[in-house]
Parts: sequence; C-alpha cells; structure tokens
Amino acid sequence: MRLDVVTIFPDYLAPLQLSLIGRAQAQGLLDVRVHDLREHTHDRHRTVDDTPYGGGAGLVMKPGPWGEALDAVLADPPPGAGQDGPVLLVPSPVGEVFGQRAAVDLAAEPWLVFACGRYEGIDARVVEHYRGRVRVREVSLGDYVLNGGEVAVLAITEAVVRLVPGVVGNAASLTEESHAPEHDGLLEHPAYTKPASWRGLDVPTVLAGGDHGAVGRWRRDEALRRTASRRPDVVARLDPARCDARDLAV
Ligand code: 6GU
Repeated sequence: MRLDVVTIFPDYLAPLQLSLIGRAQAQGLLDVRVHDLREHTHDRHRTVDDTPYGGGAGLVMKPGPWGEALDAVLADPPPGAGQDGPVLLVPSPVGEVFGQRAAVDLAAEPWLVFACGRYEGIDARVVEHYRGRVRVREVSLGDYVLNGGEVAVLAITEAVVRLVPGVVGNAASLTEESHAPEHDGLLEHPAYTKPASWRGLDVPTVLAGGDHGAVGRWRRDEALRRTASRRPDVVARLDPARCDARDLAV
C-alpha cells in the first residue's frame, strides 16, 4: 500500500516511522511519503492561506498550492495502482464519521492520498475539482474540532494499515476485537490474565474452566451487556437475524 500525505507540518507525521506502521514500511508492505505543501508556493513568504470570501474569522487554505501539490502526487502513481487511481482522503470535521467499516474498505486499496487542511479548511473548489478526477472521501474522527487533519491521518492510517494482510502477525486478533464485523460490531468482552486473584478481585471462574462453549457464550453475553450500556446506538443497529434467543435475553 502506498500512502501520500500532503501537509504544512511534515514533522507531525513522524510517528508513522514507529511501531507497527514503521515495521510495515521496513517489510515493504507499506510506502509512506510525506509532502510539504509549502514546496508548491511561489512567493517569498510561502503563503498557503488567505482571508475568506464573505468575511468572518480565520483563514482559508488557497487552492493554488493544493492543486499543484496534489497534481504532483497523482502524477507519480505506485506500480500496482491500476486504473482507478487513489482514494483522496480529506480529514475534516464536516466529513463522514470514520469507522471500522471504512477502515476495512480502505485497507483493500493500493493507494491512499491524504490532504491535511489547517485553519478554517481548504478552499472548497479543491475537493470539487478532484471529485472529477479521483474518488474523494471527506472523513471526520467524530463530533469535535481539531486544529488540522494531521492527527486524523495518524489515527486513520493506524486503523487501516493494521488491516493490511501481513501487518498484524496473528490475523485472528483482527476479528476478535471491538467493532469487528465478525462480532456484529459489538464492543469486545473484558479480558483477564494471571494472577487469578488480584487485590481481592477474581477472574470469572468460567474463563478458567476449560469449557470453550461456555467461554464463548460468556464472552458474547459480556460483549452484549457492555455494548448495551455504553453504545445503545450500536445495539439498535444489530441484525436480528444474527441474534439468538440467548442474545435477546441479554
Ligand atoms: Cl478529521 N479534522 C479536524 N480538523 N477536526 C476534526 C476531525 C478532523 N475529526 C474530528 N474533528
């Protein structure tokens, strides 16, 4: 998978060299390229922003540097990209809320390009223009406001890259986690390790009993209970066809 990130703060993306994402790059599973938007300015001050038409607070990122920067990225496709071109991801508080479904979809793409806005966003014509050339998704992390897209790129990249085959060693761990489609998007059950008793708190006895059927049922019940109390919206979307009588009792 190739990832291109255009930003005015390339240093913000330094953590992509660490941990699982760094290792994926060393293994050749991932090629991350970070580009400085200011390389595509032509004035002495390397200006990327200007006052908004119609007035108001804040500054808007100018379309010119964005057009040049994204054209340069699009002109250099990775070898395996095919005819579809990249998905252009534009992190923004006005985007669709990013979730595990989108992460799964994006993990199957050979090429993702991120455009990190700052200030009051990027001139709207940039997204309008590129919608005519590539698949564009404006994505939000949730209902709060960040100063720019860089932190969203870190979060989205981590969620996506760990789903790329070979990046996480034990593939089973990807289906046994919160929000996994295999578990109907439920929150994961609680987990325990040794010792069996700690500060007066005991591990639930069923987990040490060796009855795998009973363990599976207990975990499903706990996942349902947790999800019902913390995320009623997720329970409301459960597919009744995938629930049995025991589920409904919980
Ligand atoms: Cl993706 N960007 C910004 N600037 N703010 C956000 C966000 C993204 N997601 C939630 N808030």
